[in-house]
Amino acid sequence: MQTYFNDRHALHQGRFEMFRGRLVPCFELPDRVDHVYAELLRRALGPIVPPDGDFDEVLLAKVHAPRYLDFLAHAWDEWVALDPAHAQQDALPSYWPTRGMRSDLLPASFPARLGLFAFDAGTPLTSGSWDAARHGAACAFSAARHVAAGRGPAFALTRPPGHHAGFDFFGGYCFINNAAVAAQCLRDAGAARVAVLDIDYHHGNGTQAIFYERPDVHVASLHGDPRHDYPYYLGHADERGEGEGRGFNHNLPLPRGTGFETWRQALYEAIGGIARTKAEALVVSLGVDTFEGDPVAGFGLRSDDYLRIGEDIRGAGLPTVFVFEGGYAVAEIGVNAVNVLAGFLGA
Ligand code: SP5
Ligand code: ZN
Repeated sequence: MQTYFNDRHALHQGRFEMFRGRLVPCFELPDRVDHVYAELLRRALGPIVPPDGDFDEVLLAKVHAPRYLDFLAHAWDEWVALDPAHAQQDALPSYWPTRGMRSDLLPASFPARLGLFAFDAGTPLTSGSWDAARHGAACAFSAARHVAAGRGPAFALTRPPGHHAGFDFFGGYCFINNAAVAAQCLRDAGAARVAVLDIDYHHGNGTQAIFYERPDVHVASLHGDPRHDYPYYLGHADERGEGEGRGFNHNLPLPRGTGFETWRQALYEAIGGIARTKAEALVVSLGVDTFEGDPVAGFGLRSDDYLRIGEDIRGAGLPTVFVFEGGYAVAEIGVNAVNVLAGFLGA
C-alpha cells in the first residue's frame, strides 16, 4: 500500500471551536495524522511519499464552486485586513443566510461571506488552512491516480478531513472534499462508475450532496443517526439520490451505542449495494471515530474490529483508494486506521 502523506497538514491548526455557546479547544489536531504516520512506519505497510508535484487546482473546480475556491484562497488575508489583531485569532462565522434569504449574491462583507460558505461554527479557518487543504487534495488526487494506473491500493493520509465539505461550503472540520476529488479523478481516468464508501462516524453530507444527482458516483455511508448526531440535517435512510442520480445514494444510519456486530451487518449491506451498481473503483472515506473511546462520537468499535473491516472491504474486490477522515481518540488512532489498511492487505 502506497501512502501519499500531506506533509503540510500542520499548517492548519485551529485553536477553538464553538460548542454549545462556548469556545472549546479543537479536537481536530495535527497529532492525529502524526500518530497514523508513526504506526504506518512501525508496521512497514509500504512507501510513504508526498503528493505528485503536478496537481492542478483546476481539478478542484470539478467538485467545488469557483467562487467558493476563490473565497478559500483569499479568506485569511481578508480576515486579517478586517483587523490586524485577527492575525492571532482563527476565523469563525457568526451569520448565515437561512431559508428565504439571498445566497446567490456574494456579500462584500467578509464576515457575511464567511457564513455564506459555512454550515457550522465548529470549523476554524486559520492562516494555513487553504495551503494544508489543497495539499491534502493533491494527496487524494495522487492516490487515485496511483490506483487508476493499476499500481495497487493507495492511502491519502491528510488533514483537515474532507467529507463534510460540499460544492460551496465548509464545516465539520472540512474545507476541500478529498474523497470527492479522488472519485472524480478515478472517473476521469476511465472508471465508468465509482463508489464512495464512507465509514466515518458522521454522515458524509458533503460527499452525498456533491454526487446526489449523478449516477456515475454511488455514495454509501454508515453513520450515527442524524436525528441525534452531527451533521443533523442530512444522512437519513430515505435519501436515495435525485434525477439521474436516483438509486445511487445509500444511507445506513445507526443508533448511538451500536457495536461491531450490528455495524458489520450494515457494512455488508453497503458493500452489497456497491456491487449491484457495478462500480469499477472504490474510494473509502476512512474515519475511525467509530472507536469506542472516541471523545466526539458514539459507536463501540474496538481496535481489532478495524482488521475485520479492512478484510470486508477487500472482499468488494475493487481497486481502492483510502482517504483519511475523522477520529479523535488520538492514542489509538494510529492502530485503528492502520488496522483497516493491514486487514485490507491481509498483512
Ligand atoms: C470529519 C469529522 O469527523 N467531523 C466531525 C465534526 C463534528 N463536529 C461536532 C463535534 C461536536 C463536539 N462535541 C464535543 C463533545 C464533548 N463531550
Ligand atoms: Zn467524523
